[in-house]
Amino acid sequence: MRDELSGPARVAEPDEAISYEELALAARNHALPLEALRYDVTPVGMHYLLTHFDIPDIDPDSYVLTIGGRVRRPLRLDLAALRARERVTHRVTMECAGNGRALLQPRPVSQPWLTGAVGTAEWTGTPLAPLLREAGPATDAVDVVFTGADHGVERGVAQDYQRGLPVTEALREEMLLAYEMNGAALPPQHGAPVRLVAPGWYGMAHVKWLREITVLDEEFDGFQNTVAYRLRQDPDEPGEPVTRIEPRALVRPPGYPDFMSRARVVPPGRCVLDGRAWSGHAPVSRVEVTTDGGASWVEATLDAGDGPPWAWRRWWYEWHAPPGRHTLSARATDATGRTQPLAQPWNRGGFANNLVQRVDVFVTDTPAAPPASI
Ligand SMILES: Nc1nc2c(c(=O)[nH]1)N[C@H]1C(S)=C(S)[C@@H](COP(=O)(O)O)O[C@H]1N2
Ligand SMILES: [Mo]
Repeated sequence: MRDELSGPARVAEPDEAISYEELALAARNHALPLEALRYDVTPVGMHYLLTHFDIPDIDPDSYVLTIGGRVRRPLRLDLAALRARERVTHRVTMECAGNGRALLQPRPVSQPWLTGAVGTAEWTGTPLAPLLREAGPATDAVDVVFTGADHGVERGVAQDYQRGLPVTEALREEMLLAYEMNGAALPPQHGAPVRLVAPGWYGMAHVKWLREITVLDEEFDGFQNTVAYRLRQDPDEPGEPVTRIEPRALVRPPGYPDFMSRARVVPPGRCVLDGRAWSGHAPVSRVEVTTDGGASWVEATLDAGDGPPWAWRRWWYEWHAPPGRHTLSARATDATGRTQPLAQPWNRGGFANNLVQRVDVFVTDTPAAPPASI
């Protein structure tokens, strides 16, 4: 295996174009088409998708989930046993920690997301905490490791996809072993037959194709916790772990697009701008909008705050669009006061880049006249 495949994650040269390898990843792992921000719940095929290795082939009839490690009573559960337990549904907005990576300068070389690595689904399954309590974690339990059935090599390290969570997080009541998505059986690409849903956490924690849950009396030192998913400036530093979703708002692109540039064409006059805003730390409490590239910000209206706590909120703002070129953005702030930066939050992995999105629009002189070129 070449050295560059086993070394630290690479950062592209300042003028280095996207490679075929990144293109191949981008085609396997698709984004939410931004017009799908119109839906409260994202239709399954429009939800973003991210899979490190291959989608494994699991026979639901012989599927068994084990719960073991530092527990008093190890458990083995087949699908029927999981389905017979308490059944709950949570509406959860999930976002990949790498969302926004390809917009960073310099660009960390990995799945090259723009802004669409997000989606909201209704996940149905059984809560994890009662099962963990039944197994009885030892009093010295530290981390709970979730192992998927998928296997591959990442930077020279052969591995099953595994992620650890602190035991206090794993025991939170909203953690779910999900077997349905939007009211239908979990599809293969989203983790069939059972996945973890960890509301509030970036996507990497929501382990798909879950086959084993292991309680440890020490911190988990697996690749996806200690090598990948760390916020680092230098390759040698240990870095901080990537955990919960930073606040972000997206604009549902108005008008209609130019095929190549995706720039928007909008007729002049009244234009309701809208989109979604979310945070994994606390509910979003405020969304501001700019229609002049950030020179001035105005308050958007947020929908009623009584929706599900882990799902995005819709926001809207009535714009009177003057002819010409404009850059639109929205900026979310959550109840903890966290907000979105106006300068890129750069790190070597390209994680948690919640820099405000920029949407370029061309407002025509008359409702009927598209531009010759934009
Ligand atoms: N077993 C397994 N689980 C996984 C992954 C994976 O590659 N293997 N990818 C993770 C990452 S990085 C993300 S962002 C989410 C994506 O979930 P989705 O494809 O259902 O949107 O799954 C997570 N769970
Ligand atoms: Mo991800």
